[in-house]
Amino acid sequence: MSDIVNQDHPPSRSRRTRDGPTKYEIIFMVIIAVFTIVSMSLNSLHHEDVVRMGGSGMNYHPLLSKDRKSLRQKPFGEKRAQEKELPTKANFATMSNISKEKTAGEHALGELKCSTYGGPDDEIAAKEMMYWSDIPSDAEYVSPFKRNNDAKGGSVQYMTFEPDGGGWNNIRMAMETVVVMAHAMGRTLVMPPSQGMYLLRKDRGSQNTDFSFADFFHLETLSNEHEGLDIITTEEFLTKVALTGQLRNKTTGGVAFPPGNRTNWDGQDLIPYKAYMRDVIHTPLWSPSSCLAAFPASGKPQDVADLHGMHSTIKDEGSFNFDQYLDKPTPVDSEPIDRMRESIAGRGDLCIYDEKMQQEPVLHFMCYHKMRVRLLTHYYSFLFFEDWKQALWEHRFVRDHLRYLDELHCAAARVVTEIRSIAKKEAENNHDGAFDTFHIRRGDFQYKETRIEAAELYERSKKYIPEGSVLYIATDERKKSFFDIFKDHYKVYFLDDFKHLFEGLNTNKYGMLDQLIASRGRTFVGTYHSTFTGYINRMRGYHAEKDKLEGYELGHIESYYFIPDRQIETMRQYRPVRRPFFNREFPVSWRDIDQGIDGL
Ligand SMILES: Nc1nc2c(ncn2[C@@H]2O[C@H](COP(=O)(O)OP(=O)(O)O)[C@@H](O)[C@H]2O)c(=O)[nH]1
Ligand SMILES: [Mg+2]
Repeated sequence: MSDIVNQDHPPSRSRRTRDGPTKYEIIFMVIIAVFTIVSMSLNSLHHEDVVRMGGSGMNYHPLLSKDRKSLRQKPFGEKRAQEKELPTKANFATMSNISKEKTAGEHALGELKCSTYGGPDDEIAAKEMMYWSDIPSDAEYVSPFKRNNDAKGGSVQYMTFEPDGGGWNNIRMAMETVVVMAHAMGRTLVMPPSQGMYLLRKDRGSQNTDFSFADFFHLETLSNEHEGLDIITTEEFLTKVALTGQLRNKTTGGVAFPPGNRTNWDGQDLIPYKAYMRDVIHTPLWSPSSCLAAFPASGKPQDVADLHGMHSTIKDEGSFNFDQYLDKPTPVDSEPIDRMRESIAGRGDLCIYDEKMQQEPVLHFMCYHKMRVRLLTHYYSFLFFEDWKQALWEHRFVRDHLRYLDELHCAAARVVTEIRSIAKKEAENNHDGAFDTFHIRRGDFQYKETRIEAAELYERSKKYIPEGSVLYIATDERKKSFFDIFKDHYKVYFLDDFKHLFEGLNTNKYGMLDQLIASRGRTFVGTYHSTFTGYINRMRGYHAEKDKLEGYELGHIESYYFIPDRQIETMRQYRPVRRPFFNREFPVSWRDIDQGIDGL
């Protein structure tokens, strides 16, 4: 390109020196210079792409090697890979090429070691925070679908998804659901690109605000430790599957490549990426509020008929009888129809992982508000396993492995240790340093009935919290003077009072830290409808079960709500799952889930 320029416009030093360039010559030269630089850098970027992909360029680059005609029909196939891709985030890079071999000294999910995170002492941290356990036989368990697929030498199947568009705990709930589904279906789970998440964009510019799930959960270890689950990055998936021409537009049938051939979408505008995924991958339209997703024990499509049979029998019996389960849980090892009767919660349909879906090489779960498609549910209120042992395995898998990072547990353990030492000093007979906790959700919360004045919050909770207690309040209310009335009755603390114990922690993780600390309260009072409160209760359930606290046999926990009146003491009773599921958590997810481990 630059040669041609020189030929057409040979520089004439003598002429320039003599007369100087005209105005038009200067403009022309600037245009040519810019054009030359852009052209050269595009060439070199293209070379980098080819080198990075490890191919010879001509043979590998899909736009050079594939059917150009079919590409022209694709909405996104026409763009050349022009932009240099951003460096992959360190935590995600380590997830690529995941193998099942453990390396020496690798983090293990079954333990909690805080020495590298600034303490506390391992024993103290474990005693305080660990509700999970390491169950070797669980790590080897492979779901029936995966077993069948492996046995017949089937090819790798994938599951992709879009994170929920709500707050962090909505995102967490949908994520738990897809992880459990991926395991049950025996599909390799593709983690979405890191991105901004609603309400997790604090202090943008001075700290990271593009998050992936690996920023909160031990995903690498999860994949490494489990025989039955593989997790890869979007980049790896797109490189392996999309760039090699294995994805086709669902309408036209032609091979379709990602927009701009981009594989690394971390921190990018994801609108074109999502449109592409929706265009080329089967997108189940399952709605957790109207159907129960049922998995046959055999993993065989023909056995789906049995599940339908159970469902029709239950429907013929008449409407869902919620009251019959109050403090009378269906034993976890009951016949499938009895367990389905409790879990169906009045839903008229089953969502079946049928033969057609089983044959799809990739499934994509959307969060698409326009189509009202969203997995805002608890995995356990949506997924039903005919085999009770598999059902309990999935519960343990979530409890033992889908947990917040050690870094967060350790920070929480440091704070709780300090709160306990304050509490011990406050009252002579408080040997354990027991303290009580609240979650008071205000901020952007849309459930107005929960928005009550502090005096009323106090009136409604005082019967549960002894006068003079040390009270830790987790809240998104910025005006701390709102809580002054509590100071007349309790020794009140907030996360801010312990900032010296977690300096440098991304402030967008403060919510998770608040949850972990609040989960350790002797008595907890939370905000109904809040999924943030919900997860605190789930973790309290895990602890209650582990420590065999009073009422644990029925899944009771020492938790209350401020409002509404009919729900205040609802966590003091066993209740079956009930719509709308996200309003609260249910004991079925923590009660008696360690049964049947030996029989897997
Ligand atoms: N630090 C902190 N943040 C909170 C608290 N309550 C709410 N938030 C923030 O607000 C978000 C609430 O959204 P979400 O997690 O979906 O819970 P929900 O809206 O209560 O169901 C959280 O993820 C936090 O970012 C709190 O007690 N402490
Ligand atoms: Mg929310």
